[in-house]
Amino acid sequence: MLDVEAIRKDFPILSSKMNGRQLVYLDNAATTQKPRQVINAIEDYYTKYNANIHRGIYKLAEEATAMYEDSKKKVADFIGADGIEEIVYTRNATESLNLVAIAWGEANIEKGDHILISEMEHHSNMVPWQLLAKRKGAYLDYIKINDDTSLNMQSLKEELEKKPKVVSLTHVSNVTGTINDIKEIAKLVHETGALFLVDGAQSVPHMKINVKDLGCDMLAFSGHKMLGPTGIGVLYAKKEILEAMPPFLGGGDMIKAVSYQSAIWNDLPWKFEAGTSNIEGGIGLGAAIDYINKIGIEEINKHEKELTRYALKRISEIKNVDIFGYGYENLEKRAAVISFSIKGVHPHDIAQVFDKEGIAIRAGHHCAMPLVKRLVSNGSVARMSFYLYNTKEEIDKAIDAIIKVKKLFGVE
Ligand code: C6P
Repeated sequence: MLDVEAIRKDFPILSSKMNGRQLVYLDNAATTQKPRQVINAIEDYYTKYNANIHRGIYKLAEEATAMYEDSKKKVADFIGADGIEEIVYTRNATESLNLVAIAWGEANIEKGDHILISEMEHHSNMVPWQLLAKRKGAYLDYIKINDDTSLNMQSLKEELEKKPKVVSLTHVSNVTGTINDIKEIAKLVHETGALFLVDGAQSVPHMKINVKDLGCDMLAFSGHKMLGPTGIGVLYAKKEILEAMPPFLGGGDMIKAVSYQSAIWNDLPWKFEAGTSNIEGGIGLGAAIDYINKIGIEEINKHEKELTRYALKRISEIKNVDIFGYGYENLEKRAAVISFSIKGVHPHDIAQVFDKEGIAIRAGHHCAMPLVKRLVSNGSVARMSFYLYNTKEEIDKAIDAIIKVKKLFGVE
């Protein structure tokens, strides 16, 4: 059991008010709040050892370099990677996915090739592939989803028969919370010889991940969704894939030697990190991982499951409210992201009433337009998403807010 009261004290923002009400933050799938430990780590960097990394031969620069590289070690350990050579820092999950679609895609995709993604992808794992397919004259194929929001395994098998060169799939949907069975899918994908990239933006912060166990070749995620700062993201990739892949951006730090006409690339992972890095971001992410490790990712997952079970059960008892995704009977197949709608009320109106009650939720297409349009004709749903600091009392407030919306809009 998590000591949620103690945890909440680490997050300064959680004791603040929104619209005169105690803040209830239920938009964790968009970004999470930051504990004092992460904020302090960033402050320490700027007040005690701010310097550029990999360049200066003086103590401050060495300290900054060590802290930044140490954060990569923490990331590598957190996801079970072999070492820091396999951890590339980017701005966010979006940039990690683009990095693969651009650097790997330019070198490996040709006219007539197939690229395979699914109907439940976030735009970040859709648009980069659309751009690549257009540039190369390749086909962008989609794995269908079932009405219960799970991935259609028959459709996956059929699409794999087209021998795609790359399959890129989300681990957890940011709309329905559906968890894809990546381990099982990885086996099927690898039988065809395709590269398998996983969008872990909604899974890495919430469940124990071991890339070896999952069997993916690459994994993308964002620091800001796991208590870390914005502007830092991760691309994990097997060493041999990164070695074979051309660089993404050119500039300082990604080279070993440069002449007028050519350059020799730096060692991994620096080959993929051109220019001055987001040093505070790396250090902040390291502190975030320390924080999660101190609490325990499995404990966090258990807590989220309990909150999700409670919320799903309570919402399902309310008339004229629809939940998208699995119900509380199928908790093992879904994460702590609950999209819902109230009959006849636009989700933006729901979010506005919540806002007045001090409750932060998200409403709209959730950057997954094709999926949300498949779920509802107006292409918009309301969504609440939980993390380690949320409580059942906060969910009770959200339920009261749903009832208030219904009353205001005259819904039975
Ligand atoms: N989803 C949400 O509210 P970035 O923006 O790069 O940190 O993460 C992109 C991303 C990629 N994949 C999935 C599954 C995601 O959920 C997200 C971010 C946020 O749902 C912001 S749109």
